[in-house]
Formats: sequence, C-alpha cells, structure tokens
Amino acid sequence: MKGKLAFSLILIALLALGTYWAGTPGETKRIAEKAPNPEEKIQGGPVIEITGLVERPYNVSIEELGEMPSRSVQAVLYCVGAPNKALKNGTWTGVPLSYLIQRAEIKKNAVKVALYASDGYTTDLKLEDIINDENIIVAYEYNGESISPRLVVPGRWGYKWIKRIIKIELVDYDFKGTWESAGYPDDAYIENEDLRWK
Ligand SMILES: Nc1nc2c(c(=O)[nH]1)N[C@H]1C(S)=C(S)[C@@H](COP(=O)(O)O)O[C@H]1N2
Ligand SMILES: [Mo]
Repeated sequence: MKGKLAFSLILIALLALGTYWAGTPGETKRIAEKAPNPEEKIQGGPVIEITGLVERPYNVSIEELGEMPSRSVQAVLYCVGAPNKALKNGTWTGVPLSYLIQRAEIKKNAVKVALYASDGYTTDLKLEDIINDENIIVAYEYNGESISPRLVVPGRWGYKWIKRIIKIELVDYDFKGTWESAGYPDDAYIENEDLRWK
C-alpha cells in the first residue's frame, strides 16, 4: 500500500516536472529578452543638460534630439593649426542650437552660451550669434552616419565645433572656452573661407 502511494507521488512529480520542462524554456527566454535591464534604466543614455540663465532647465537624450526639428547643413571643418586643409567636409544633420536654448526660455540677462564636453573641453558662443544663425546646429549625423552630438558652426574655426557635448549653459558674463581663454579669437571667424582647400 505504502509503495503504491510513493510510486503515484513520484509519477505525479515526474509528470509535473515534465510539463514544466516542456512548457517553460521558450517562455522563460522570451520573458528574459523583454525584461528591461535595470542598470540601463538607472544610468540612462547620454544626455545634454541645458542649464544656467533659463526659466526651464532640461535634459535632452540623444534619442529625444533625433525627434526634434532638424536641419541639414553643408559645412567644412578647418583647424587653425592647419588652416588650409579641410578636416571634414560634408552634410551635417542636427537640431539648431537656437531651438534647444529657446526651448528652455532664456532669461533676459543671458549674453553668452558656454558649451562643455565629456573630455573637459569647452567652448563658447555669443547668444546673439546663435539666435541669428539657424545653421549652428547640434549635429548627431555626419554624411548619414550617427555621431555623438557635436556643434557645427559654419564659417568658424574647428575649436568652436565642440564634440561630445554634455552641457549647454547660458551665462551673463564673458565665458571663454579652452582655446578662447588661451588667446585664440573668440569669434573664430574664418577669413576667406572660399579660397581654402575643401
Ligand atoms: N570635445 C572636444 N571637442 C573638440 C576638441 C576637443 O579637444 N574636444 N577639439 C576641437 C578642435 S581644436 C578641432 S580643430 C576639431 C577637430 O575635429 P575632428 O576631431 O572631428 O577632426 O574638434 C574640436 N572639438
Ligand atoms: Mo583645432
């Protein structure tokens, strides 16, 4: 009698186990694939902080940048160190910097914009220059390829074209970036750009 009961229990247990093994592996895998990675959620992707003298500071992710009004600009990148050689020449796509900062509602006393990169590099632009030039964009694409967000400033030397932007700050003083504070011209205007190699 006891032996029969034990046998039945083992049989039931085996059946249950069999059903479990047969039914679950696929499901388990699907669930695992769908489950969000908690680390990703906590860290988030790279973001640009728009801050300083604004009414509504905000962060924009790379993904959100791609959903904002975009603009494609044809522009050539020159470094002051090799002024006649085009380092990059092509089509840049991104969001006008004027749009990004105006979205935060600029305070009246702001005069300049300081830009910060993840490697510690900085640059700056006059607020009115940004407002007056829709072709100054935070680009996320170069010739159709994704790039980490970089400033495209047509007609200005490469030191204004800051890469890997992490912060855009509106200020009420004469902030100067890495090369500007080392004595390079703050306007960085390229003389006779038309006469240079492309
Ligand atoms: N984050 C960051 N951006 C930067 C720099 C830098 O050192 N760090 N150098 C600047 C300078 S001086 C030039 S000429 C260009 C060079 O751009 P490239 O690396 O795409 O050729 O990047 C600009 N942007
Ligand atoms: Mo440069």
